[in-house]
Amino acid sequence: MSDCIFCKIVNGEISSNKVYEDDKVLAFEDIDPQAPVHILIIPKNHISSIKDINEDNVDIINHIHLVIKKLAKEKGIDQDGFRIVNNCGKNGGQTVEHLHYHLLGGRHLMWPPG
Ligand code: DGP
Repeated sequence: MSDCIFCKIVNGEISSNKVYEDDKVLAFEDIDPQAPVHILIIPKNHISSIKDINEDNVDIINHIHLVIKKLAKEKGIDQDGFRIVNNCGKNGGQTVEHLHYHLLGGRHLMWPPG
């Protein structure tokens, strides 16, 4: 999508600190980190939110979770634990309408969220 910030990051129009990339997904550091480790994992193809996941594209969710597991290990947060967040829609706090998972770790995270 031409006006999507994360599509622009995927195609290099906007720079980012990439931490992982393959043919299906990109992972990069969040511009406003909420924890010592705060990485966004996104599908390269534009999917607006989890509401647009269906039988045809659900495999990307499996793949994203495998990437998250790998990154958590690489960043050294797998032993103490981490959090994966997917915000969906207005009440969910989604501000960028391109499916993304937050990987947060490196400190004790509070619950419940605000
Ligand atoms: P959410 O609120 O779940 O839609 O999270 C969107 C996240 O995206 C938010 O934590 C800030 C991050 N973000 C927004 N614009 C940019 C950008 O241009 N670069 C990077 N690296 N992160 C961004």
